[in-house]
Amino acid sequence: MPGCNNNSRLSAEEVQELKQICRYVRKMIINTVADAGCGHTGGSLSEVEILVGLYFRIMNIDPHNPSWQERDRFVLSKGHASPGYYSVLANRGYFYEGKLADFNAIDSMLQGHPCMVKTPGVDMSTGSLGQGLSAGIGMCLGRDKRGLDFKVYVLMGDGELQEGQIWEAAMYAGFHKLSGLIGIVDYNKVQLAGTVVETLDLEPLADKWKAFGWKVLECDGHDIGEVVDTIQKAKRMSESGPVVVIAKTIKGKGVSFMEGKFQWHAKAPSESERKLALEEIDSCVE
Ligand SMILES: Cc1ncc(C[n+]2csc(CCOP(=O)(O)OP(=O)(O)O)c2C)c(N)n1
Repeated sequence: MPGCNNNSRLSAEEVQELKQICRYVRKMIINTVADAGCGHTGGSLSEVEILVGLYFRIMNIDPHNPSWQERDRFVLSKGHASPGYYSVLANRGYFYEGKLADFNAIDSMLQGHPCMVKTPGVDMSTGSLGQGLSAGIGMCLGRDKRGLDFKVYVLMGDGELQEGQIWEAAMYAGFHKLSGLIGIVDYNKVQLAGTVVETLDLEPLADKWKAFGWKVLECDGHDIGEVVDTIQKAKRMSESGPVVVIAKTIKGKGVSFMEGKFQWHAKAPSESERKLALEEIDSCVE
């Protein structure tokens, strides 16, 4: 089966190629929310490198056969960040990019929150925060009962970690040393109406996961090479129990007037803001 399950470190050319995809995905996010006049912009921009790393380099998938039984599974537990998710799925070939123009429309294939029966490539319907890790655990248990072999990746928001269900799930996976389960935290430090620190601080976050029986890795969530290396390492380590990657990110990453601002959590840009944002993303050549 064609996939992209590659364990080797990235070459300089591969890093450049992935950075270019990230820039393109960021522009797709801006256009999607601006066209729809709604959507979660900040948390979509912060997850870009994580999703691009997973879908273009790490996960064993086949976009032409999205229901292939042995594929790796992905759960966007922070389901509101669907514009980022859909942009990556379209880029990876799950569906035609033009479909993004229907984002959030009634009966559209691309609902405001991911729907597994409407969208090719979506493995779990999400949107009610706190549930994705439990769903990922269920996928691992079903996999083991059927004797299948795949990994399960669950992306959570930091504000989302304030949900109690996350920690019930973490306790279960840690206690049972569930293998092949990789959690990723998009640690952008900003939630719906303020910072995480002023709302309900999570620190010491790494120690909390460790106390629940998880191995913990940390990385710069916008350094695509580091993101890929760290998640690959987490994948290998997950053979003996669950692993979480705490990815340090910036909400609204790539657009200076959105970065770190809760006001851009669920706001779509106006036409002039769209133009500015696209120009800025285009001019960013690292
Ligand atoms: C159970 C539940 N409560 C409330 C919401 C509304 N809500 C949507 S996004 C959000 C904030 C999430 O913050 P965070 O996890 O930090 O997301 P990110 O910054 O990555 O976008 C909230 C409270 C929800 N979707 N589900």
